[in-house]
Amino acid sequence: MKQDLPLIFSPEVKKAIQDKSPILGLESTIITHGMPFPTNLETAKLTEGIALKQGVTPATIAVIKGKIHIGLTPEKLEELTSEKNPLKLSRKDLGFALGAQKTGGTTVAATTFLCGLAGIKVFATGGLGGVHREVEKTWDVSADLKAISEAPVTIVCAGAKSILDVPKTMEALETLNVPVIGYKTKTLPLFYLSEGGPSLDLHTDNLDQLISCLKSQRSLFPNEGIVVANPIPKKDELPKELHEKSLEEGLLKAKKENIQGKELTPFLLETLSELTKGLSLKANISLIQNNALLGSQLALKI
Ligand code: PSU
Ligand code: MN
Repeated sequence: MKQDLPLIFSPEVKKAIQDKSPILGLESTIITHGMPFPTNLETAKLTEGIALKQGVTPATIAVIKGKIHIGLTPEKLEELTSEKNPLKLSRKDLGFALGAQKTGGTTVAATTFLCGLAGIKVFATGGLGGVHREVEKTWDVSADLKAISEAPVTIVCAGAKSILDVPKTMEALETLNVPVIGYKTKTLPLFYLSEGGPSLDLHTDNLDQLISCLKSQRSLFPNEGIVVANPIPKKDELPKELHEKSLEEGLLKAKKENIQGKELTPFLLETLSELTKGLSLKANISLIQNNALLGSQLALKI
């Protein structure tokens, strides 16, 4: 690891590294840009609690005042959530954030990279970023995809966000050599929905088999990422019609208000939460915890 980097490990994560005990990485854009206060803080704590219950040390990753934090103490978590205008930090933004002493949540792209840097093998998030709709006009393809292909990390997610062009997102992952393995699903889950995306060639219902496949892939390609697609529990998914209707309305609103670039994902998620009267937020809270549980089970074994 580079000596000159401002990396701060929480005492718990430091100890887990020393003891070689399992660690689960967690992203922080979901905290800074994905949920309103105090739901974000409560969800972050609940999610960390799930890892702890499995005997895994959670490491929420963020940049605070120009320092990379691997694992947030309760004080640092409060500091992050009370920041007035936190940045949304993608991988490319990290150097600027460090140099200019900024505070921000790290996206999947940035968190994956930082997990690799810190030697954290498994990371749980909500849903991947990907190829946005109307990409032919905007060229908006999340840096998450390339970053995943370049980090030695297994990412557990509830598929790709349905606000995206999901089939194109799958194609882009294929081009980048990133395997997407469905766990207890044969189609890519759509974040708010447990199924309905493109069919997955790679899938298993068996946890031991999943672990064995992850190990094989890791041996073959020690420096590249793997995606595990873990559907939202059926009981918490959005009703299909409500999902379709509010997504349509949300996408139209984004167009009308000319929302683009890094603002688009947070805008659509917030708008969907309004349009579904909080049901999509409830779904988001459920799926991140579900991913933390599977992520912890994997972290214990790989
Ligand atoms: N979850 C949220 N809001 C977000 C994101 C996740 O509730 O903004 C982030 C994720 O961190 C993901 C990123 O990596 O959106 C993708 O954004 P973009 O399309 O700008 O790369
Ligand atoms: Mn983008």
